[in-house]
Amino acid sequence: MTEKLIAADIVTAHNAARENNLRRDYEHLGEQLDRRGIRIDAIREKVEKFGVAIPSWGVGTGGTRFARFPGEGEPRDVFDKIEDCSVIQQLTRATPTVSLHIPWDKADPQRLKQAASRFGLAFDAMNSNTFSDGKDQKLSYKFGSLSHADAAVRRQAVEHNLECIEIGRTIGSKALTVWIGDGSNFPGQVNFTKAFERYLDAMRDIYAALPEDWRLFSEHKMYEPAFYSTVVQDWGTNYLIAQELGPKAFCLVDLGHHAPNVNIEMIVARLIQFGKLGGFHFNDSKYGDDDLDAGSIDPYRLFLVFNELVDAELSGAKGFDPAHMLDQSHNVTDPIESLMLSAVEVQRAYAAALLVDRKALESYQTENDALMATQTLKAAFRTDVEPILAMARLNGGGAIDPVGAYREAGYRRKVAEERPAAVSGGGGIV
Ligand code: LRH
Ligand code: MN
Ligand code: MN
Repeated sequence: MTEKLIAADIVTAHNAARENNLRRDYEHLGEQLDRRGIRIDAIREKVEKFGVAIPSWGVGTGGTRFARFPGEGEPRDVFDKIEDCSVIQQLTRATPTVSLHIPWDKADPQRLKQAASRFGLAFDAMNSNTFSDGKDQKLSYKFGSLSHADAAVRRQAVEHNLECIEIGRTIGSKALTVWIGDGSNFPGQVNFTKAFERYLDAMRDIYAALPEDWRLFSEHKMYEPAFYSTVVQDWGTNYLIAQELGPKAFCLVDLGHHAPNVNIEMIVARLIQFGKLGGFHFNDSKYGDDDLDAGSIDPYRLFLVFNELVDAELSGAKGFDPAHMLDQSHNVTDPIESLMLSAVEVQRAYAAALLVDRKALESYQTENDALMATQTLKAAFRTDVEPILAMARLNGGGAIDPVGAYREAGYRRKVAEERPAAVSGGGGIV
């Protein structure tokens, strides 16, 4: 039996008050979809199987480089973070895994494993951190890590990644995500070619240490903390990395890591076509790496990304198996609430993309009927799939309205009493 931190009777009463209306809404939507030749239960079953990982660093209150305003009852350590993640999974049934960041989440791996299995959670990709200096670290990453001019710093950064693999191996993770802050703030500060060559060499050492059934995800980002150039700046460079390293290396797309207005869904399509899409860090943004809640600014873009993913899923694209993770910073909301709604937003985009009439779309494309082609996407996007998502939650033992149930349960109030105000480690400004 997996443990639940929100009392079962609270969830039961919450659902009982809403179940009748939900069933009527579900039936009505089912009728509408039927007319479009879509079986609602088939969509719901796919949604029930869909999961997105919670970033451990997302459950603490974030901040900016100007300030951080701590929230009540923030997790004090990785074990509190796992408890918060379990609440998100209990109520949404959409987040069965947690993604750890080392050294922020460093702890005895056996204890980590036990803590997660207590709630029936598993671990997603491990994340290394060579973008800030750890407590007892010998050499600084101020001027880079895997691409640093000094071989000793590069070695230290490689060793850290090997340690992440080792921890991950014990706790059942199957992937390592590497994002580096390396780059430059001034033209001339760094030799682009030499820095990239040093990075590739260091990544080759990490790649060589990957267990047989693991994948290596490299994550690109065009700026920040380096503001003139970054070593892994865009998907092109990322693709080169994955290509150079070998078949276990893939590109990770963080939605916030591109220039404004970049066509991310098209990047996704390209990476799928060439077998190098590793996974996602979902979030939303208006200006840069804002790390806002998924779907909160441009839900249509999220849908268009999922339109590509569903297209690949249905056409059986070779080697297609992307990892889904959230990567957000919650500065003004309760992180648990934001993460619950974000997971649901990602599911919503998936469910809506499953409704696209792909046969019709293809014929409009062949006939060059731009208007009807785009309307075909819009028809799916405009469909309110909430009853499907809510029914999937209800079937899985979650809450019809996760935020409502969470507030009724008073979880934040309760942990605020147990967890004295603390400056949480990591996740502040990224
Ligand atoms: C960098 C990033 C990367 C880090 C995380 C904390 O901006 O997206 O994924 O690991 O934030
Ligand atoms: Mn990220
Ligand atoms: Mn980021």
